[in-house]
Amino acid sequence: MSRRVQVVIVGSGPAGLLLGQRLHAAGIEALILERRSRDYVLGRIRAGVLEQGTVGQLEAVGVDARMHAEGLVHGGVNLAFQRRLHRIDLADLTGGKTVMVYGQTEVTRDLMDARAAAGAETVYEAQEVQPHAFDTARPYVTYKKDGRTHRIDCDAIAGCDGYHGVCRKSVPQKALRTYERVYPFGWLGLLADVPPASEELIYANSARGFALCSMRSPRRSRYYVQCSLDDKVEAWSDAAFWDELRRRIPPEAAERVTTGPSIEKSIAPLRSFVAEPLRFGRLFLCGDAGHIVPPTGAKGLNLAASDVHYLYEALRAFFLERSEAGLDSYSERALKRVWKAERFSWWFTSMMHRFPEDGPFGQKIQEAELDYLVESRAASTALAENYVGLPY
Ligand code: FAS
Ligand code: PHB
Repeated sequence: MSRRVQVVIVGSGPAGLLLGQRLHAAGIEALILERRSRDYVLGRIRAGVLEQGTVGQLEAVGVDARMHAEGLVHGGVNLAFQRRLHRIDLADLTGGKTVMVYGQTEVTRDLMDARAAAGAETVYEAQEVQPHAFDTARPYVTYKKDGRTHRIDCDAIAGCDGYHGVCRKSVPQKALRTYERVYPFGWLGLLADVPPASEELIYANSARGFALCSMRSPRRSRYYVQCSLDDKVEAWSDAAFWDELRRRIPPEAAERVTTGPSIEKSIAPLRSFVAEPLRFGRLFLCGDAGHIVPPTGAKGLNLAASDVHYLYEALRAFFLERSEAGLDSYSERALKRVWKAERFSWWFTSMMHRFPEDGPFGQKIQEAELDYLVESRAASTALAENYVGLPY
C-alpha cells in the first residue's frame, strides 16, 4: 500500500510535532510516523524550561495559549554552594530576557492536540519504520502496521526520532562523524504533587553531589539528585530521596521542602553527543536524533526547537521557492548553535557535579569558580545569556 506526501517526519516528540506544525501552517503536507502510542509518548517526564526562541515558535503556530495561561515566567535562577543561595538575575543581565517553566509533556500534548485539530495525520505504533533512497531525489519510507507494509513516497525525510531512533542509524557509518562524552553519573528524578521549595529553580553544588529543585506548577515539583550509574531507582525510597535532597541544598531551602509521595521516579544517564553532518541527501536529522546534551543547562528540548527553526526555513524555501540553498546550509547553521549549547551544558555540568576522581581539590576548584561567578557581573552575564538561550 503506498501514498505520497511532501515530508515524512519520523518521531512524534517535540521536534517532530513542532516541525509538523510549522510545515502545516505553510501548507506543506507532512506525515508523522511514531513507533509508540500517543499515551506512551505523553507518559515520558522530561524537560521543564523553555527558551524564548522555543516560546516564540509555539506562538508562531498558535500553540501557546495554555503555556501562557499555566506556564511560569522566571526572571532568575539560583546557584547554591557552600550552603548558601545566590540568585542570578537573568532579566537584569540579559536586557529583560526570561525563561518559561512549562513541562515538555505539556508542550507535547498541546502540539498533539493542535495537530489533530488541524486534521494533520500522525500514525502511532508504526513498526519497523525505515527510510530509503534518501541519497536520491525520490526518497521513501516504509513501515508496518496492522500486519501490512506501507510505503510513503516523499521529497524529504525529517529524522526526529531521538537518540535511539532509526534515522541516524540508517546513514552509512562512513558518512557520519560522532563526538561523545559519557558522564560518570546519572540523575535520579522525582515528580510529586507538592509546592516547590523555591519560586525559582535551584542548581546546587554540594560535596555529596548535585541537586536540582524545579517545578511544573505552584502545586507540582520536580527534583533531581545526582546518582551513580549503577544506582537502581527501586533502591531509592521516597524518604531516602527527600533526605538526600535536603542534605544537598542550603538549610534555608531545605526547610521549605514539602515532601509527599512520588508520582514518577526515574534515572536518566548523562551524555554529550553530536553527529555531523545533520544532512544526508534528502534525510535531515533534527533534535535528539542528531545531538544530546546533559540536562543541566536545560538545552535538550530547546536545541530540538532551534533545529526545527532552521529545517523549517530550509524546507519552506525548497517547496515554496524551489530553492535548495536552505537544505544545503541546514546542517552548518544548526550545528553552529548546537555546539555552543553543548559547550554550555558541558561547562555547567562540570561545575555543578561531583566527579569522583577529582576529590577534595576538585570540589574546591568548583567552589572557587562559583564564588567568582556570583561576584563577577561579566561571568554571571555569560551564564545568563546562555541559560535564556543564544539567538537563532
Ligand atoms: P524525543 O526523543 O523526545 O522524541 C523522539 C520520538 O521518536 C519519540 O517519541 C520516539 O518514540 C520516536 N521514535 C524513536 N525511534 C523511532 C522509530 N524507529 N520509528 C518511529 N518513531 C521513533 N532536556 C531538557 O532540556 N531538560 C531535561 O530535564 C531533560 N530530561 C531528559 C530526561 C530523559 C530521560 C531524556 C531521554 C531526555 C531528557 N531531556 C531533557 C532531553 C529531551 O527533553 C530531549 O531533548 C527532547 O525530548 C528532544 O526531543 P526530540 O528530538 O523530539 O526527541
Ligand atoms: C526540569 O524541570 O525537569 C528541569 C529543569 C531544568 C533543567 C533540567 C530539568 O536544567
